Amino acid sequence: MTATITLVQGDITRQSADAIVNAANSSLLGGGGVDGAIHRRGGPEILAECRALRASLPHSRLRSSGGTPIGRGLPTGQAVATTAGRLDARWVIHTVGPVHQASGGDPALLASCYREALRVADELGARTVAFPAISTGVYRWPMDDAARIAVETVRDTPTAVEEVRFVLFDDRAYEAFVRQLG
Ligand code: AR6
Repeated sequence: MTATITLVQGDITRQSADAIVNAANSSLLGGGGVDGAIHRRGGPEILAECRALRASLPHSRLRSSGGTPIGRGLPTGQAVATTAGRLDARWVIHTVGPVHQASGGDPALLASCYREALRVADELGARTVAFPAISTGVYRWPMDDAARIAVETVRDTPTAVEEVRFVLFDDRAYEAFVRQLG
């Protein structure tokens, strides 16, 4: 089975779903964009679980975008789940999208975010999962290409998740996803 794809324009933190996906960074300690919004509205329980999860991850050679080693962290393209705190969901699934550089970005890593988040959702037994457009903000992935990768990957990933809802923050993102669903 594959999931039915639906599109909504709005703020993902206002959604009701079994799981809400966060476009996090490797530190799992929060940030701006959708990550900041999820932690703000979801409350401190999410960060507490992220800290605990992070402590259980192996040390890596990961560096922040500024080049500072971040020590323990979630590698790009992987996903982990925590409580959803005060959000109207049971879980937040945190995944780390790839940064799009002037030289490009690795589309396999962006596809991996969607696949791994769905794998974690299946482990949890989630049936409805809300996704933001991963990597299209601070990480600068071009919107049309990100929408294509998101939609193709969800269409190609076998899952017991019944609904994948893309929650697009603005007109530009919403229209890019509409074009992909065509
Ligand atoms: N609901 C839905 N979508 C949103 C929301 C929201 N409340 N807020 C922003 N977006 P970004 P990234 C859209 O930057 O590019 C963070 O600092 C936004 O318009 O949140 O993967 C993390 O900690 C854009 O289309 O995530 C990382 O350091 C999309 O969500 C880094 O940013 C993703 O934008 C991750 O960058």
